[in-house]
Amino acid sequence: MTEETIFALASAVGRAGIAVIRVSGTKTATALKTLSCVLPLPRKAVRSRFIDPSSGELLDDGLLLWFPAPHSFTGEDVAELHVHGGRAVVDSLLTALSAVAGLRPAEPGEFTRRAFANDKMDLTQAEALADLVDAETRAQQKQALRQMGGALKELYDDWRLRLVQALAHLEAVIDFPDEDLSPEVADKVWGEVSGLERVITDHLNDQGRGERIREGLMVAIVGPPNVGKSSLLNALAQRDAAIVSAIPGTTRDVIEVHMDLGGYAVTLADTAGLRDAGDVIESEGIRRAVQRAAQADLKIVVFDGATYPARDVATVALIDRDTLVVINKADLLPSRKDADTTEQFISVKTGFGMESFLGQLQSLVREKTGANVGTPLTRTRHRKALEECRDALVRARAIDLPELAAEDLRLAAKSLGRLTGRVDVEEVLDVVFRDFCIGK
Ligand SMILES: Nc1nc2c(ncn2[C@@H]2O[C@H](COP(=O)(O)OP(=O)(O)OP(=O)(O)O)[C@@H](O)[C@H]2O)c(=O)[nH]1
Ligand SMILES: [Mg+2]
Repeated sequence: MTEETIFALASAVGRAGIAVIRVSGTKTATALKTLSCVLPLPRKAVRSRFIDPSSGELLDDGLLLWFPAPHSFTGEDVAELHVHGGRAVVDSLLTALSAVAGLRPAEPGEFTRRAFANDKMDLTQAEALADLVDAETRAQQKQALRQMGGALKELYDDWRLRLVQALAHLEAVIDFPDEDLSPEVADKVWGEVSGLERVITDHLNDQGRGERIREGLMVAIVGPPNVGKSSLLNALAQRDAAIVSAIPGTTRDVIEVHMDLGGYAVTLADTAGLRDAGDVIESEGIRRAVQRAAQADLKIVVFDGATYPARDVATVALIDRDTLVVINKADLLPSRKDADTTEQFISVKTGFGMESFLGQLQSLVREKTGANVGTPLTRTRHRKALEECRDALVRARAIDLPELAAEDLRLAAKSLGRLTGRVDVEEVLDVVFRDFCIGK
């Protein structure tokens, strides 16, 4: 257990009804006594006055909770001070706490880091906690909660255990060549290894579902100039994010809007209209538009209803499986549309077709993220470690010498261990906890 006792404001900075100050470490009880608090019964909220030790003045009258080790978030002695969320109240309490010997302000993520160090959670659960705090959509929230509950931890721990067992059996075969262990044991080992290789490969082949939920889906709006791309962005975002005008070539750069689309995080990008540009700025905008279309998870390609069914060839070239084709300005349609078309006819101006378009867009987003199916990995860190693991398993199976194969199995187990934080983790820890806010 670490010597230093840490404290921090755990709730958001700024004026609020209530603020929560958290203290963790061996000096927690001392700190409470310094503020003239009576140590409450464990895990019971009690009303408490907080007194400034230097002046004897009242700092606040609030609630106090006491979580003695090891039954606390960090596994250490922890106290929570629920005080009134005014700047002066919070500042004076933090100042009083920093004056207590052995106490210091917490670094970002330090409470969670201690929880990890004291085996209260593994690294995937710590990451999920950060994701839950950052979650802006329902899908992100659900995914973070599932991961925090140990969904990924259980999966990776199970694979690691199976791998370590296979390795132990292989080592037995190596160490006791004269015993009658092989070949049945060796067969069992390689059966297990190839089974693991298969499940890990399947887990990796998830089209990045978990990462998309966490980071948000990229959707690009592309099409010729003046068809109403910016108008559509504004309608979806429900604000005037992009300039709309009757002059073709109005949008010249990529304009991004982050939004919650039916519970999923989406980054919607409006782009410059595609045409043979008149000047260098516009051609740069068009280059960016095409680039953005190529990077996007989904494209909304917009054509002009006033000139329907004429279509611009450069735009048609961008249509693929992940494209929603939209004919805007349906209010200006010169001819009646064909019945069996996959195009969506809308009018941003009158609102015609907007509801069904939105429904189709939402179901495409849902399809892309495949939410609530299985337990997807959620970060590049997970992907890299699992790829290393799989590669080591593939190498091990291709090697004839059992001693060398065992070395690769050891590497594979190590990759899984790094994933949950059980081996050689220092540098991994710094990356994971760096992204936390203070007080977490
Ligand atoms: N009649 C009609 N006009 C529309 C509709 N949607 C947009 N407009 C008009 O079409 C013009 C162009 O709209 P924008 O949204 O700026 O078009 P854009 O595709 O972003 O154009 P660029 O940025 O130049 O590529 C504006 O005058 C809009 O008011 C619609 O559904 N019906
Ligand atoms: Mg525009």
